[in-house]
Amino acid sequence: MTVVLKLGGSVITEKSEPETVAEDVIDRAAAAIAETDDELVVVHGGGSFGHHHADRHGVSTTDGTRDAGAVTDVHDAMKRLNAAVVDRFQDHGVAAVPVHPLSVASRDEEGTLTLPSGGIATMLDEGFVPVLHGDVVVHASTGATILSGDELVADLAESLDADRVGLCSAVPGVLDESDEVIARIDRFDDVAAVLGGSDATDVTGGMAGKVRTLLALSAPAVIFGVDDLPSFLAGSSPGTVVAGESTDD
Ligand code: IP8
Repeated sequence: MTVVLKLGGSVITEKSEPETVAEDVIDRAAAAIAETDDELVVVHGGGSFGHHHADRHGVSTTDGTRDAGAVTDVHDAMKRLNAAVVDRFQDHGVAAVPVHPLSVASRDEEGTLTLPSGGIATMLDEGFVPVLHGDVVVHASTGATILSGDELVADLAESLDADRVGLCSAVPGVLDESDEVIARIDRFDDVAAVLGGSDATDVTGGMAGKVRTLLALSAPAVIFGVDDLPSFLAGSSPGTVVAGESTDD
């Protein structure tokens, strides 16, 4: 069983305080991950590390930069967060290894991502847990743009033919107007009215973008809160199941 898990940037950092790691949450995630026997790829978001720098330099998923200093500002911040995650995972006995998308990925002129996954597949075969992160990535005719963790999750889910996808979020699932968790989403139109934006600086979009991305996947996806991570890794589907028409579940 191959599982792609995203740890949201709002979950593993204090998103309103620049470059502050939520150490207790990363420890809890690491302890849960240490228990799983599945082949697991972890992707984490930018939280208070990547987004502030991206915002400061005016870089987004579509607005690029050719300023190498801006590229390294964003990338280095994400590497600092990635190192904090990998270190804590290793402390809990997880065979975590870092993978930095800037070094391997690119976008074409239309913005379509190419992420070679052969190395990641071999990491899984060899018992490692690759840990990727939202990043800045070279983009044909645009310089460099932001690559969200959600895009990485979607790409890896397809290229690795993942069996399950999980998004561990700051909320316990997709919430309706009464803040109740919506159990299942099959069509974007059913929830379009209730999906708002993110409440802190976030250059890659909020819950609406996540749901749209997950609906397009072949594998069933689940959005859940950090308390439900052990349950998700044990095979349950807590929170909101996002299962598009192409999902074979
Ligand atoms: O938090 C964005 O990743 P996300 C990464 O998954 C950067 O949207 C560099 C802002």
